[in-house]
Amino acid sequence: MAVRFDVITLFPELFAPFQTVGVTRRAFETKAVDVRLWPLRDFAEGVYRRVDDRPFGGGPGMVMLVEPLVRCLSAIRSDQDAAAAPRLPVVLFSPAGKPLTQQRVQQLAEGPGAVLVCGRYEGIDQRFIDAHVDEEISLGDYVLSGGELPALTLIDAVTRLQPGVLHDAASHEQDSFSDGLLDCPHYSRPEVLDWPADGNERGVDAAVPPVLMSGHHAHIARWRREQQLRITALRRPELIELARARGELSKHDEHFLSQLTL
Ligand code: 4G1
Repeated sequence: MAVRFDVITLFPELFAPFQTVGVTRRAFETKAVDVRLWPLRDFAEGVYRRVDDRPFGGGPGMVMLVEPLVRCLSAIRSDQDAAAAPRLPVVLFSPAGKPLTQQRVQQLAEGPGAVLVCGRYEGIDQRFIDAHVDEEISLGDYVLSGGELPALTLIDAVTRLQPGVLHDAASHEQDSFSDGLLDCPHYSRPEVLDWPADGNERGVDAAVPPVLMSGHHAHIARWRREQQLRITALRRPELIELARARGELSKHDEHFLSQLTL
């Protein structure tokens, strides 16, 4: 079953190029992921096709009008009904939403899809949120000019989980966060690297960690696991706590971590 995203946006042109590049392209070509763009301005009325107005109560900036959003969502519901598609949940990208997690991405990848609402200006009229939005999702605590990049981020994360998109099913398992830890470092050719005379200001070691050249698969797997634990403990210690709480740290993991903090 294909995942369908209906995207409500004032800037549909931001979405087009994304569907033509990278490993996710095949998923769009084969309609494993079906992205339908709904340009909000098409649902605005009057000579000026207004989609925004000043906030009641005063203050800076503009608010997205509720009526074009409602008309657009009605058109989407009609289109979904005509396609005998299930009633997709309405997701609003908003700084007030719950942080996006790989767990939520996986759920969406296994489900029928969603209507994605991209805000602009200072935000959208609260009455649309109260009446129609099922879930608010945030990409993080910073100021953006709109919800389009969060929507593209979600679509990318869901698309690469569709069957056949990644060349190698094992790629999923190696991902950062498929086991809740950060990724180990990666190396490739050349094995021996001659830095240009002026090209290594930090004095970085040119050698590949020898264990990766050893051919000992068990040693390599253990080294990679230890590197994951090391970098996660250093940069995202809260992820170590969560993995521990899920019972995902072995005796060897715990021993390695206890040595790290010494
Ligand atoms: C107050 C960030 C406002 C922003 C506090 C992450 C940010 C959508 C996101 C804002 C947005 C903070 C997101 C802010 C987002 C309406 C249109 C809201 C743009 C808008 C921390 C502007 N993840 N931001 N307000 O950025 O939509 O999804």
